[in-house]
This record gives sequence, C-alpha cells and structure tokens, in this order.
Amino acid sequence: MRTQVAIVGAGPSGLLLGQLLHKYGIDNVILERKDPDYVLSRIRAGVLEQGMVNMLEEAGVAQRLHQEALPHDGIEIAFSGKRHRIDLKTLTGGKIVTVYGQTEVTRDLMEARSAAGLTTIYDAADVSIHDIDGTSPKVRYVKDGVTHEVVCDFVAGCDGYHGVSRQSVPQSAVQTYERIYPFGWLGVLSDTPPVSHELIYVNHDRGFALCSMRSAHRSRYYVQCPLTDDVAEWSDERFWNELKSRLDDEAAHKLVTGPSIEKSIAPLRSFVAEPMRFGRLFLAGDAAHIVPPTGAKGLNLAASDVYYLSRALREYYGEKSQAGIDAYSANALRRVWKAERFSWWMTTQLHRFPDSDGFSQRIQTAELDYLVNSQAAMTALAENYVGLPY
Ligand code: RFL
Ligand code: PHB
Repeated sequence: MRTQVAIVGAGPSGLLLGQLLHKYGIDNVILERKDPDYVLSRIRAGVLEQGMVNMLEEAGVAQRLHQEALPHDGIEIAFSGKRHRIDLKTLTGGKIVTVYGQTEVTRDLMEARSAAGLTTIYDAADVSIHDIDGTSPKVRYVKDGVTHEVVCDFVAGCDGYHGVSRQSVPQSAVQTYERIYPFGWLGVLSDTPPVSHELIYVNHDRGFALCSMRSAHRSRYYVQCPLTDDVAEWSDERFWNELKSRLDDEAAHKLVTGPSIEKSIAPLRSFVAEPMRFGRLFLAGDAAHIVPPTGAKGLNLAASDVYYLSRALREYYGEKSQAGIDAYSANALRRVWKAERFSWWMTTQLHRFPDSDGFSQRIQTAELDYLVNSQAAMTALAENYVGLPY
C-alpha cells in the first residue's frame, strides 16, 4: 500500500491529524494496535481549550460537541476548607473552556473518518517503522498473521507514551526529561449529577481531590491515592467517603453518590522527549510528552502538536516548502514546555507529598492564599488554564 502520511495510533492525535490532512487533500492511513471498541472504552480527559475546539470545527467534527458540551467560565480552588472561584472568562478577556469527554471527541473523529471512507487498520500488530532517513519511509504491520507494508512520504507517531514510534529511533538521538510523582489519581465515573456546575480542585490534608463532570447527569471525581493502592481495595463506598472527607461542608452535603461505572488508578508523570522530529518521522501527543492531569493539558497538547504538524504538512504539499516541517519540533516544544510547567505547578500546589513537613504545607497554603487574593496571580493561572495561544 502507498500513502502520503502513515499515522501510527488512532487516539485523539492520530485521528485529528488524519481528518485535517484529509481536508487538505493529503492522503493518509492510520494503523492502530487495538480494536475500535477498546479505543472507545478508554475514559480520560474532559476539558478542552478553545484552540482544540477550533481545530475540531476545522476538521468538521464539532456538531455534536456544540449540542452537548458544557461551556465553563470558571473553576474553583478549595483549600483550608473554603472554595475560591477563578473567573476564567473575566480574567482572560472572554476565554473559556469546554467540558466534553475525550471519549466523545474520539467517537466523533472515528465516525467522520469512516463516513469519509478513509483507511484505518485496527488490530494492526507488531507495527515497525523503517527508512525514516530516506525519502520513502515504510511502516510494516501484521494483520491476521500476514505482514503488510505501507510505503509513505512521512510517518506521524501518534501512538502514545508506550507506542513504538519514539522507540524506533536510536536512543542516542533522543533526550528525555522526566519527573515521576509519588502518588496516583483514583478516578470514578458515575451517572450522578455533578456536585457543582464548575470544576472544584481541592487541596486537603488527606490529599488532593477533583470534582469534574461529563454532563449534567454524569460526574467524574478523582482522589489522590498512594501508587501502591490496588483499585480492588476501593469499594464505591470507600471512594465516596474519602471524597466527602476532602470536600468543604457544603459540597460534602450536596454530593450525590451512586454506583461507579468506571474506576481506575492512573500514575502521575511529567515527561518530554526532544526533538519531536527524526528525519521523516514526527512525534505528536503522548508519544512525545506526558503531563500530570492536574492542569487538564494532556489532550490539549496533543491537539496543539497536531496544529503545528498539520500546517507543516499542508505547506509541504501545497507550497513545496520545508519550512514548517523544519520548524515543527521547536514550535511544538515551546508550547509543550509551558504546559509542562503549568501542570507541574498545579500538581505541586494541590497535592500532599509523602515527604512534606509543616514548612512545605504552610508554603503551599500561603501560595494558594496569595493566588486567590491576587488579580495578577489569578490571571496567570487563568491564561494557562484556558490555553496559551498556538
Ligand atoms: P493516546 O490517546 O494514548 O493514543 C495512542 C494510540 O496509539 C495506539 N498505539 C499503537 N498503535 C499501533 N501500534 C503501536 N505499537 C501502538 N502503541 C499504541 C494506542 O492503542 C492508542 O489508540 O495518545 P494521543 O492520541 O496522543 O492522546 C493523548 C491523550 O490521550 C492524553 O494526553 C490524555 O488522555 C492524558 N490523560 C489525561 N489528560 C487530561 O488532560 N486529563 C485527564 O484526566 C487525563 N486522564 C490521561 C488520563 C491519560 C491516561 N493514560 C495515557 C494512561 C488518564 C489515563 C489513564
Ligand atoms: C476530567 O474531567 O477527567 C478532568 C478534568 C480536569 C482535570 C483532569 C481531569 O484537570
């Protein structure tokens, strides 16, 4: 098979890139290790920046989002038992975020891809990438026991943190930077009304908590937990009691509990691989970088990488210019590092660290107290939360 761009991975970054390239008349094929049901069963992020919504519009997949998504003008930060509102809209001159699950974004993109008749090969095993230093790279995969080859101009590695793309380049060509946090997030999805109409990020002596949502009837909650915890140790009752114990009195009283429909523990990590281009292989999304979820930036960063990459490829095919391709890694990484900084900062301010003592806890409280009483500090948070410009 021959195509212009072979995309490895049908997560949000691979699917969004594929859809935009199709709009630009650039032929592409996606190779995905899992099956479509598995891809759609993953429950992950829920907060979209305006830049990402704009790209979904450009890709022609925002109709359902505009009907069902929830616009959010603010968030709340709770500490020392009190909640404080950060008015994102006023602080940023009118910018807001949109609450719409990553699962729904993925579903919309998958449906558009199949409606356009574009090729996605699911259950593609043993994907391997070859000849990225020449002008005719190849991607091989095994399907139903038979090995196939896709010959292309470029390979987009959109295959997440554990994917094959980053691992295909010699270790000496990649520089990685990493922080692993000494705790995880236990997340629960339930068909219950959200405790509040805005997200609440909670700093509490017992650990961080987050109240989020997917719709007016579906809530998503998280509590910080030890990395050694097994999700089987967390009954629904234990989860709801722990969450309640970390909320302010009003929220604890209002919280509606119910059976969980998904429950999982995710580790928290900051990670960046540099550069994001190796010859004719580009990395995008989680394949190149991971942020802890505290700043709600993982999915949005995947979209901003796709923004730079889709434009670079459009320039290459439309104007026969290499400039965008040559600048891709540097442009993407500038924005990546700012989101890394913000996510690290949010994580540091809101979680209990195992080695934290009285001094570090008082510094944390002082920082949050400063934040919610300073227009300048709240503006800095709001600007980053709604998303820095592309
Ligand atoms: P994805 O979504 O991981 O998609 C990668 C796709 O590549 C496939 N794949 C392969 N295909 C072929 N061959 C191989 N060798 C392959 N290896 C992997 C995978 O099956 C998959 O379909 O990466 P992408 O597209 O870059 O999107 C990034 C986002 O998914 C990610 O940044 C966020 O979901 C991160 N994240 C969260 N972000 C938030 O902003 N808020 C959250 O609450 C939040 N929760 C999470 C998360 C990520 C998690 N991960 C990665 C385990 C919770 C979890 C559990
Ligand atoms: C979510 O709704 O899953 C969510 C929202 C905000 C975050 C992280 C996760 O910062």
